[in-house]
Amino acid sequence: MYGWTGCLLRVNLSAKTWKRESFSEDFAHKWVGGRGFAAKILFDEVPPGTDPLGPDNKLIVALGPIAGIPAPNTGKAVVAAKSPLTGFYGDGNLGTRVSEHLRKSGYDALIVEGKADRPTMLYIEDDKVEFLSAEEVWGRGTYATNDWIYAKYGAGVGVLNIGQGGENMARYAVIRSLEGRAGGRPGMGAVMGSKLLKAIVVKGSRPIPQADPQAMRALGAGDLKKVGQLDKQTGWSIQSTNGVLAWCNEVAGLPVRNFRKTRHADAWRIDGERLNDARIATYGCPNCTMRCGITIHDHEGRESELDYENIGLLGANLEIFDLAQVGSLNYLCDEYGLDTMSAGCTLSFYADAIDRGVVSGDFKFGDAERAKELLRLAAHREGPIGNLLADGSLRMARAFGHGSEAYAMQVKGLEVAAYNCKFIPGQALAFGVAAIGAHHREAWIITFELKHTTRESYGPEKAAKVIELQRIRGGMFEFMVACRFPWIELGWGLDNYPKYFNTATGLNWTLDDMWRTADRIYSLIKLNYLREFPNADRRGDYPPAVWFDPANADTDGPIAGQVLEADKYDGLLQHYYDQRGYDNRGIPTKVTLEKLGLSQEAAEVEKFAKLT
Ligand code: PTT
Ligand code: SF4
Repeated sequence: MYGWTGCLLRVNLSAKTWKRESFSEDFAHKWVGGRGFAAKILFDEVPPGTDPLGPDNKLIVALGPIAGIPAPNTGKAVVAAKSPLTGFYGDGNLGTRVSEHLRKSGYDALIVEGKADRPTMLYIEDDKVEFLSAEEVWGRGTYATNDWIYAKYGAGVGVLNIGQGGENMARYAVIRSLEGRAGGRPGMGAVMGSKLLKAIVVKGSRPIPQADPQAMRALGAGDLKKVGQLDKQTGWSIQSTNGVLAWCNEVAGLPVRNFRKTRHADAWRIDGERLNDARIATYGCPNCTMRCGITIHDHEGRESELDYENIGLLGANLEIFDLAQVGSLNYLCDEYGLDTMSAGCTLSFYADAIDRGVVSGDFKFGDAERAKELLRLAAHREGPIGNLLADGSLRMARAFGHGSEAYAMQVKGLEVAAYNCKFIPGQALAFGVAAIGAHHREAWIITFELKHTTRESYGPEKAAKVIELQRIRGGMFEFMVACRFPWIELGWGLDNYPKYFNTATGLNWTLDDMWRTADRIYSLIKLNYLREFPNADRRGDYPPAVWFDPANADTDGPIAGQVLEADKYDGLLQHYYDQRGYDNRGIPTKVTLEKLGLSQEAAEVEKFAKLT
């Protein structure tokens, strides 16, 4: 078998044991890697009802056949576990040197089980696995922890670590990896914290097995150069992801004031141009020429890396239009290891609930200083408010009551990304049916929708586009494991990816093989969801209720008076189910499961819930 190392590393923190396990060619071909490996391992090994923050949950770091190989943007890894935020499969994709080093140590995935008896750092180097004390940095943030690790091992090692948010099991704590990189939005950092695992450090030195290493080297190096040239022509790196902010504001798609408004006159103060003007450095993931991490000095003079999601949700959505202050909130999220997006939405929900008189409190939209203090409270679970904030917007809304769940901006417990869909039906669907809750990673249909269809359409073409994007974004890029930005931002052809895959593995896959694999993984994640929530129904695939509320319509601008219509949304959802071969609850039918080779998994699920 080429392209895969053929091995997983299984580590048990309770027993301080580890073993190298081989996997079969069938397993590799069926699940490929990354999200595919993670979804299958968690389905098989973490039974329904497992406490996500207990020792029986497992943390997976999974790579794919092109991860870590020099070729466009392959320095990424998937981190996954049962999510403490959503209660079912959760994952994230982050830039890290771990992808290269873990594969060079001879593993395509790491499975972490059990719970350490003291703060621990896992050190992996080729055939060596060590359980080292991390007591010295327990209680410290991710920057200090990273420095501590680099001082010991040098800056070239692969690192995954957590801050106070993860240690204290804030449900949206992320894992940090490199300067400016973070991932695992649905609480993968909290799962690490629950295991008293402060950091994972990896250093590998062996070649990654490939069918034709020479051809792969030539192809990868040549294409890295071509992608770099494309970047120069398109100017993507000038504003990077934040180029989208001005556009969202113009088309009434920006989240402002807990998504109550869609535009703001001061939005330009935090847009991509201002970010580029304030730039002090640029960072990137390994094997990337597109380097999209722009850093600025924050309000306190620290270096903070800002992407659109961070600015949209910690800036516009909190009505903080001062880039340096947004930088400070972002810095604190990075330091504490909290997801900027869920943190932003949870803070905006809290400000909204106070504003509507549902609870009393001293936090107002626009108050950056208080927002900083609230992030500290959340990361440390300090006091009743810190504790509530650490649980995310849905649990907070349930605690507040008075119908506030309607404006908790989340789907299945995961807070929505920075696109205000009060009148963007296709993107609202994309959030509703995203595999892990409201992540834009799965299907970012918004530009297609606003540029190529009518905004008000709820037609089947939008459901088809969501599926197409899910197969590419939530599928292929997540199981091959590479960054999707060359394709999205520079138009780097999708057909390049089967080329990389085939050169690495010696197989002869087409894009259709990729889509079939993607559909299999999506269906398995759905089965995981149903097994955890046997009474699940289509309401779980609805976006936040406030987007359907006429009282929430804009009073002026391009979408004045417009909101989503519930019966039409339901029709759009049905188009999606029909095209996917799902039943009326949004669960794959037995016929669909059989076609995708999931009969065995279906039988397993039927012990807990009914399939149709
Ligand atoms: C991703 C999510 C995103 S998506 C952003 S900004 W984005 C936020 N970044 C955070 C951050 O930073 N610090 C922090 N404490 N929390 C943060 N939470 C948010 O996390 C990310 C880039 C970006 S920048 C995007 S869109 C693309 N995402 C990819 C993806 O999901 N898959 C893939 N194959 N390629 C991708 N390429 C791009 O990667 P999550 P990263 Mg992150 C400071 O992981 O959980 O998926 O959440 O990964 O290495 O930081 O790169 O406008
Ligand atoms: Fe990382 Fe950005 Fe490069 Fe993607 S484009 S690999 S997120 S630096």
